[in-house]
Amino acid sequence: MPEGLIVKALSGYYYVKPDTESGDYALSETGTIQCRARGIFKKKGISPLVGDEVIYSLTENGEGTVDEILPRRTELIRPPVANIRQAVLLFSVKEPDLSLILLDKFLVHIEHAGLEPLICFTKMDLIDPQDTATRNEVEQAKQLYERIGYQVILTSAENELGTDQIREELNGKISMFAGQSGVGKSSLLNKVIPGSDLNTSEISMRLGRGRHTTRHVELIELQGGGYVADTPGFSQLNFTQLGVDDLGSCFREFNEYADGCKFRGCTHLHEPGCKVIEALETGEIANTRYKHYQQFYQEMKDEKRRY
Ligand SMILES: Nc1nc2c(ncn2[C@@H]2O[C@H](COP(=O)(O)OP(=O)(O)O)[C@@H](O)[C@H]2O)c(=O)[nH]1
Ligand SMILES: [Mg+2]
Ligand SMILES: [Zn+2]
Repeated sequence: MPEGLIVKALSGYYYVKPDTESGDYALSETGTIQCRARGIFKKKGISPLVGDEVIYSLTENGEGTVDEILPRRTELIRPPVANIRQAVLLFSVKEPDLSLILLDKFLVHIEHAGLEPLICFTKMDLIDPQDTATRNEVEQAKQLYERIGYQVILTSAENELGTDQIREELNGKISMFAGQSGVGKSSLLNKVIPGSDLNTSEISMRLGRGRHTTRHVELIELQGGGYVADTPGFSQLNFTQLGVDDLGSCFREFNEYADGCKFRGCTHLHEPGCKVIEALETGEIANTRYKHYQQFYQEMKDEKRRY
């Protein structure tokens, strides 16, 4: 039975892109097969998601049926999409200024969802050549996150800095853009994928607020292979979905030390024999990262009290 990828869902139809285009059946203009989901899914309370890899069969009317959903590697609720592998995390260096606490908050959510982050600092063209302070700050932030093991790309949609590199990183993966409003997600994506218009979907979403509760996600196919979701993810950054015990493991560089902590379930806040605190003291773990960990921990405790 043939396999494919759901690239779009609309009005009860799933648009499945066949894994191999054998050419013995009719594809729509977009190269997809319009499918209904088998009734069994509804009975089981499962709904296929954009990003799902599925097994489908063809029906007589030229359409298809989604028969089986293959195991999901990741799953997001907002927007509803499966199997996103990479989150391209955008942070502007100016307008608005770089905020490392917000960057760490996004990273926590991305790590928790099991996605691979790719950090992009945007609007590099806005740094005045004379402004060495900002330039140094950005360079230091880049080094900090690279030391942890994240990839950092300096970008500008204005003069297409870094766009080739992003395009390369999108190759062969399903990705999603993330970042605060105004950091340049749409601008950069339009440069990376000419012809994609992320603006449009965001505007229509804004207009429809209150009336439409479901968001439609569509995967944009890339020329070099791979897909990008047309809607940015992680727009809501509260910690309600996350247990406080999971927080430490979302700080990637803590993990190698956490195993050595004296107590199981060490919070790395005050316990004796804590290897994370030790690594902080020797400078192996950065101060800002640890401070943000403490702050998020407190925030989560406070949130829990409120709910
Ligand atoms: N100077 C400069 N402005 C940019 C750049 N990227 C985006 N902008 C501007 O920043 C604003 C927000 O950009 P937009 O792409 O809509 O951000 P989004 O909300 O993250 O999608 C717009 O006024 C853009 O023109 C850039 O690389 N350089
Ligand atoms: Mg936008
Ligand atoms: Zn510890």
